[in-house]
Amino acid sequence: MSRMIRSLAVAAAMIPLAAQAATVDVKMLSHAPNGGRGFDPAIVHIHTGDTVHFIASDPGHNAQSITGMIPDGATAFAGKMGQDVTVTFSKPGLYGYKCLPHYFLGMVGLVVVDKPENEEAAKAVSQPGAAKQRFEQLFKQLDHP
Ligand SMILES: [Cu+2]
Repeated sequence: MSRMIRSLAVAAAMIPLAAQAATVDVKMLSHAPNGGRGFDPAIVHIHTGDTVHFIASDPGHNAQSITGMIPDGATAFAGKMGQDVTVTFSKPGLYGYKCLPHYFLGMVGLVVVDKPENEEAAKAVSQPGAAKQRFEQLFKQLDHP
């Protein structure tokens, strides 16, 4: 009997650890560390089930996924302009995202959920304006951290 109680206690103690998911903050900035408008940090590594909280630190930005730059079957996301948005990533892979009004100025970022399995497909997406060069930088950082 006491052994059974002890087993239950051990099982109960393990539940919070197993269920624990992390939340990572990403700021939307008008003067990001890369120079201009950007996300900080621009690359985040998380695990399946974790959440990214995109924070509207500066006004006039949003965060939304880019078509073709999310894993097959993953849900696209789009935050409202000037507002925080919270996204939980339930499918592993690489997610490229943008600020809609500043996409062509290179305001883009990457979320890596476990492993960037769809990296080659994401790299093949054609990018407007300065987003092309910015993504080249980010993929370089991702491949050679
Ligand atoms: Cu923006």
